[in-house]
Amino acid sequence: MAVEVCVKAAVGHPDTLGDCPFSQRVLLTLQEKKVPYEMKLIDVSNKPDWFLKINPEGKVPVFNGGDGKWIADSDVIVQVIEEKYPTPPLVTPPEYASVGSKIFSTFVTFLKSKDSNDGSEQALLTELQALEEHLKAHGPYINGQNVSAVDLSLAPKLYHLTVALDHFKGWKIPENLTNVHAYVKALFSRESFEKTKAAKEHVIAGWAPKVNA
Ligand SMILES: N[C@@H](CCC(=O)N[C@@H](CS)C(=O)NCC(=O)O)C(=O)O
Repeated sequence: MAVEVCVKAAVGHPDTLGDCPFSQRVLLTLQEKKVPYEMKLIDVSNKPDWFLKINPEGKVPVFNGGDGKWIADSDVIVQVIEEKYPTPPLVTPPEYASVGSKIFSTFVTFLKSKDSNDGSEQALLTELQALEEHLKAHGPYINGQNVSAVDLSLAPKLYHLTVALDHFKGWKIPENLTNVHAYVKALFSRESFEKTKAAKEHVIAGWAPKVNA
C-alpha cells in the first residue's frame, strides 16, 4: 500500500493544496527523503466522514506509512518517517531542537494585535534576533551545513509570517537580520519547499478571519 498523507485543502478551494504549516512540514519531510506519497486534500470546513473515522480529532496532517495505520500530529509523524526512512538523516541534535520554537506563537499574537503598544512586535523581534544570533554562530541552517527536522518545521511558519505580516501589516523582517534573511531565502528556494507550499493568496485567506475577528 502507498504512503498516504491527509493535508489541508485551501479555504474555498477543496481541490487545491492549502495553508497548514503542520501539513507542509510533513510533506517537506517526505520530499527531502524522496518518499513517494499520495496526498489527500481535506476541506477542514466540511470534513468527510471517512476522514473523521480515521482521525476523530479531525486535525490534519494525518499519515499512513503504507500499513493502513493512521497517525496524527506532525511531531509524531516526522519521527515515524525518520525511523522508517532514515536516509538522508534529518534528526536535529536535542540542543538545537527548540531553536525558533517561539517564533510562530509570537508571530500569531503580533498578527492579531490591534494595539501597536502591546509589546507583541517586540516579542517577535526578540525571537527573530535570537534566531539571527544562532544562525550567525552555527548556520546557514540551524544544525549547520545541512537542513534538518527543525528547519522543516520552521520553514512553513516563516512563510506564513512573511506572507501574512506583509499583507496585513505591511511589516517585513528587519534588513539587519541578514542571517535570518539568508536562511529564509535558502529554505524557500529548496525544491521540496517549492513543491509543497500553499499559494500566497491561500495563506492570506486562511489568516483573514483570525486577523479580522
Ligand atoms: N499539533 C498538530 C496541529 C495540527 C493543526 O492544528 N492542524 C489544523 C490546520 S493547520 C487543523 O487541522 N485544523 C482543523 C480543525 O482543527 O478542525 C500538528 O502538529 O499536527
